[in-house]
Amino acid sequence: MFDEGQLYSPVTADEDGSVTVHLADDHPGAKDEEYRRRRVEIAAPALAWQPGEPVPRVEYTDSENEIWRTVCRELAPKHERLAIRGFLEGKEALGLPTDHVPQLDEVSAGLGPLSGFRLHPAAGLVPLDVFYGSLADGVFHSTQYLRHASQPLYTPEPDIIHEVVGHCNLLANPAIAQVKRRAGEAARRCETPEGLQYVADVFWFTIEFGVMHEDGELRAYGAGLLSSYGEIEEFRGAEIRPVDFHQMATLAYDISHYQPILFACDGMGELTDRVAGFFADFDDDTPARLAHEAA
Ligand code: NLE
Ligand code: FE2
Repeated sequence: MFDEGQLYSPVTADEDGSVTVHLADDHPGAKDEEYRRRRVEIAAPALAWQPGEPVPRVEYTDSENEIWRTVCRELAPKHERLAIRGFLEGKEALGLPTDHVPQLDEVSAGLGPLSGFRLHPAAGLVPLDVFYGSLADGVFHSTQYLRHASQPLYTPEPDIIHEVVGHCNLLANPAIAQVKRRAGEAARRCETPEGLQYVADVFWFTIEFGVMHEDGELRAYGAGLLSSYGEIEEFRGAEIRPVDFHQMATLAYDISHYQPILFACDGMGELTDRVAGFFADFDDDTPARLAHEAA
């Protein structure tokens, strides 16, 4: 169980339209005035955006492109060594730039023919029902700002590197994109906040932080591992459990550190059949049924 809201710096707008991005005191950019100003500059158009309008473009600065380059350069050999094949195939097919931050529309143009997914801009946290539900329509909400330059190797807060390098390379794989659509359909069927939270928790331990036994090795498929060149080196040291949906939804944990407990699929089939099947069958009664079975 976790609160996704804690991952994001809240974005608010006053009645006069002025936008504020609230960075926590321990955020690495908290005392960096230029970073704070930039976060507002990027968040404001995303907050004002309406579906049907062109996705706001961001003119990324040299230092932002440098963060992107650093993370891509550090991740490349780690992906080869530690990511599942399905991710590497998606990454190859999508062919994201490694020398500059791409625009969301460019990423959508690449994803469309591969899996039908497209990106909508997110200023910060998108309400859970909207974020998960829209996956059913092939829409993924993506932030546009970058992590603070002082800590490129890991951020608890999703940034465009996490969304695009982590999620979009996965979404470029049609079989994995299908799992996300099933999660979206499950979210749409939920009528209770508890049901929706359950979907979010299983999503967290699969699509965000899932690992997989593949060819006798433990590899990562979770976007949160695949976008952090710090955490990707550590997941093999975590406590690895077999897939258990009830445990995923009831485990309490800290979202601001490397995850100490992870769940491993036994090959791609367990992700595309069992996890996708869980989402396909999910309704508001599922949590009670699984709790009963676990008791
Ligand atoms: N820890 C990830 C990263 O540094 O890219 C982001 C995780 C967002 C849930
Ligand atoms: Fe994510």
